[in-house]
Amino acid sequence: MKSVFLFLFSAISMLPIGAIQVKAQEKKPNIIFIFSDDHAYQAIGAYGNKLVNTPNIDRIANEGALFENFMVTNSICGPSRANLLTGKYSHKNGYLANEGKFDINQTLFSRLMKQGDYQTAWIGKWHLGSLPGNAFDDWKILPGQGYYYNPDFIDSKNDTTRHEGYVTDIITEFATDWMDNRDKEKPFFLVVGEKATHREWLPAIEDLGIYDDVEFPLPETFYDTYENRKAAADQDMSIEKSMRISDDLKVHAKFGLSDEEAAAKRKSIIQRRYGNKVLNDREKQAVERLVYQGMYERLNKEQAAKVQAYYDEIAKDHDAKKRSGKALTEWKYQRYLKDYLATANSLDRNIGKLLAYLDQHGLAENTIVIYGSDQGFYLGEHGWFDKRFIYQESLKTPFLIRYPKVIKPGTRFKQQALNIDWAPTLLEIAGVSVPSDIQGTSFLNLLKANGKNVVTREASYYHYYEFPQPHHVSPHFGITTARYKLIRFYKGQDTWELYDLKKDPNELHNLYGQKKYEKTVQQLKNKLKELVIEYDDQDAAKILNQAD
Ligand code: SGN
Ligand code: CA
Repeated sequence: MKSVFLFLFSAISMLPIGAIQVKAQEKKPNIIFIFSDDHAYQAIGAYGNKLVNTPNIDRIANEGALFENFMVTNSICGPSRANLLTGKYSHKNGYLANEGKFDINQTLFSRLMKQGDYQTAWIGKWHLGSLPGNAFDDWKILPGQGYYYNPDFIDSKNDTTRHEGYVTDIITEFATDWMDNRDKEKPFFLVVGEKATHREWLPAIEDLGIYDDVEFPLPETFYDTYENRKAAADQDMSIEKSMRISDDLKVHAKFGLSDEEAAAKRKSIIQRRYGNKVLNDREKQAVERLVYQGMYERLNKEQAAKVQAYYDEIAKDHDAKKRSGKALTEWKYQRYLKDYLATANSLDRNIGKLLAYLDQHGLAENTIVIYGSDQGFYLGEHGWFDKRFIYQESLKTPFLIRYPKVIKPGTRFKQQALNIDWAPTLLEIAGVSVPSDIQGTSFLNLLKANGKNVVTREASYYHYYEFPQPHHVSPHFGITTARYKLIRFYKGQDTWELYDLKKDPNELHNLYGQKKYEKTVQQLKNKLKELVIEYDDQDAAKILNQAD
């Protein structure tokens, strides 16, 4: 025995240094998943926008890969997060719309990552109704939608505290603190959940006005008249009609509270909640949180003065010009983009900080960096803001990944992938077996082949539910192939739509019902039925059976 040991020892000590490095490189990769809110791919340089400045997001694409056809399966916030965590469609994980509490006790891939020896954390926006509980080792989340300025955070001890500053900067600080204090013996999986670029698009002070000199071109479909597309006509998310000049564009909005206003609010909250009771410290803190609760009211005096000065100028100009009709709608569009993209700048700046952290700590080589959004967003296409529809801008979401040991810099994937594929992909990377009821498919093979000769799904299934509020988008399901999109709206409106994405990438011409396309429709319906059965979407199956 002794001699065997001796032999092994001398054999190992004779190995060249490279072989020992190979051993070290076999360490499982760390994973940072930066997950923003409502950030449209059209707003990113790497996706072709020449007017925006997103050097750090672009850096992930240049040093890694960009997906051109990464799609969500239900284009809103909570459901998309539930898709990510479960690797399942909404009808299977039970979280169909932004309401109620997501069932945290079901199988979540983050919990399985712990079996792969990963230390896990979620920091930032979560927005699933329930708290993360033991789904992550550590967490610190924004309650609900969270605030841009001086946000409250709930931590894994269930304590809620207000933190002074701008949300994106604070989330980065928490994320780097967590990495500083993590268990350095283990690989880590960290989700950085961003609030930007969600409505009401309130930028950080340093980003106010950064796009004021840019005149954004109107998207080709800005004046869409929605002919032969009833559901598209029926929404409540147009820049012209639904976007609020005061609350969204902050014209005549009031930021912060004067001492008198705060005192009056405090008095009425105490009266209402506690009567004449003497408050303990915890209750006092709860009252203070309520006093400064509004998105705009909670700015402290110093912040309020600067933000107010910026929007006062805009209000002055708006009042003086007295715009109406098209001029007003186009002005709203310009103001919307300027604020939206300014909040996106806080994302890019902070992604830069995270990448620098990895460089400075020698972590870049063995850490996978992923940047994605919970869904896409309309930046004036079809005259809209918001998301929800299966149409391209809200169906597709940005997805970039840097994985130095596997992906060649500058790779672009054309293949379709879905947000339910994240869970199995990350499990495979972590070396954990994928539960059989996960509905997504790992795309690790695609990453490893740098996209060459790998076929992923030929048609992607989608199902959206939330109705009627907010934004009044008819529930629908459908499929997208490389060439076509077939959609069935079934509540609110009861219609089919067909688009030829090659001839009509803007999805303006609904071809459903045209004789010439009967065969195509039949083939697509067959595929749709196949997927509805495969994913066991019984509500959709019922509707399809009625239609026949
Ligand atoms: C809020 C917004 C909506 C938005 C939903 C869902 N209105 O209700 O515009 O669609 O959130 O967004 S707001 O005036 O309160 O901002 S999601 O990203 O969380 O799904
Ligand atoms: Ca969202």
